[in-house]
Amino acid sequence: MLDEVVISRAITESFMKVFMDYMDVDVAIAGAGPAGLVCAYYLARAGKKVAVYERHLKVGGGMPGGGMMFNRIVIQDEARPILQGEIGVDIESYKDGMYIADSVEAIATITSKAIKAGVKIFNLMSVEDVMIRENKVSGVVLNWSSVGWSKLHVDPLCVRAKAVVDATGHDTEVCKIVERKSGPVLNTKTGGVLGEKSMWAEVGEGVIMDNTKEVYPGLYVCGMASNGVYGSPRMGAIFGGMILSGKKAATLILQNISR
Ligand code: 48H
Repeated sequence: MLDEVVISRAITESFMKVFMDYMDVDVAIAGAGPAGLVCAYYLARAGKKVAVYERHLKVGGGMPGGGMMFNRIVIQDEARPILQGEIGVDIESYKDGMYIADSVEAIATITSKAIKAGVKIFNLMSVEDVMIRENKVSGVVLNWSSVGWSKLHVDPLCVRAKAVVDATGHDTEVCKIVERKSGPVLNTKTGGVLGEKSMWAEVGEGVIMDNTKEVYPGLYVCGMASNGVYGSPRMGAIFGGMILSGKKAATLILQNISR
């Protein structure tokens, strides 16, 4: 017999068990775009307890939309060992060291790999603040995205983390929150978010790895948010940098939190 109340209990109990268990994590990641998910995958694969919070109903950020809704992405040779070799996305050679992939397959496969490695994704939740203790980010403050969208006055809940990642893409939301609430404390030229510059794929992809770093103690930035925070150009629908940046953030966090 398919009892609706049993179905309701199953969903509530199963969700709550995981949500409660993940109130204390190794790494909390804001944003389930390609950079955040690749970062999460490498951390979970190394045995870390990782939660990803995604504002929207669906994961993937800007990846499924490809270039102007043509659902293809370009990646460069350097990202091939990760996207094709490690993650298993089908990729075709195009020209000049560029490769093309189906953007829906790419994000579906990255997401599946991350979940199978142990990452917990909480969609429809937004990071609306951080916890700072002794000048170090020590957790995230969460609310249902629908609370923010409908401007309801509802207080949030908190998750403690050894490291927090701003993988919020163009928005650079977590870094902006830290700047707004703590002043010019980020390790940028001004201490604040410098803001993304106009499209220049070669330069944008060239600097994204340097821009992927610990931007404030306990807070790391990866993906498009890195170029936003450090004042570098956008790059359009080429995604190699997002993937490599996600992996770099994971590597840095693994070095730092196991110290
Ligand atoms: C929870 C949040 C919050 C929040 C935002 O935009 P994304 O895909 O980011 P990346 O860095 O993985 O990839 C960037 C790429 O998609 C892109 O936009 C490129 C390459 N652009 C180049 C160009 O020239 O335009 O994903 C970020 C995710 C999104 O899903 C947001 O919904 C989510 O973060 N998000 N989640 N709490 N406060 N803010």
